[in-house]
Amino acid sequence: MECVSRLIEVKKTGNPQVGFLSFFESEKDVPFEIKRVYYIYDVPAGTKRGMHAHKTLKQFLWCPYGAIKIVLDNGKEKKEYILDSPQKGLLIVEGIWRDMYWLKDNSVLCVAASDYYDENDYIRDYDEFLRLVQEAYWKDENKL
Ligand code: T46
Repeated sequence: MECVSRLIEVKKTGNPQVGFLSFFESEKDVPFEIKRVYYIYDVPAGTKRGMHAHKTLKQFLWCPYGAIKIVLDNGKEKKEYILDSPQKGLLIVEGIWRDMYWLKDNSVLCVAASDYYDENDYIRDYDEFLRLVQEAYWKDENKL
C-alpha cells in the first residue's frame, strides 16, 4: 500500500433501525501495525491543536462525533480535510506538519498510531520542520 497521506473510507455495517458499526483492521485497511490508540474530547469549538510533525510516526485519524478540520503541510504544499463523518479516516504519514481545528463543541478525535508515545519523535518548531524538509530528512518526499 502506497504511504501517502490521504482519506480512507471506513467500512460500515448496519441499518437505520438498529444503527451502524464501523471498523478497520491493522495492516489491512490501515497500512501500518497499530501500537497505540488515543482520543481527544471535551474540546471547545474554535480550539486549535496539533502544530507539530512527527519524525517517524504514522497515524490514522477519525472523528466519530462532530466536525474537525485538519490542515496538512509537507513543507511545500498544504491540504485541508474535514473529518465530519464516522466513515472518514485520514492517514497521516511521517514528516507532515498538522494543525487541527475544532469546528463543533465536543467533537471527538480518535487516533490509531504506528508506535508508542515518544516525545522525541515530535517536531514542534515550524522552522526546524522546514529545515528538515530542505535537508531531505525524509528520503521519499511526503506527498499530500
Ligand atoms: C498528533 C495529534 C493528531 C501522552 O502522554 N501520550 C500520548 O499518547 C499522547 C498522544 C500525548 N501525550 C501527552 C503529550 C502532551 O503533554 O499529552 C499532552 C498533549 O499532547 P499534544 O499537545 O501533542 O496534543 P495534540 O492534540 O496537539 O496532538 C495529538 C498527538 O500528540 C499528536 O501525535 O498527531 O494529536
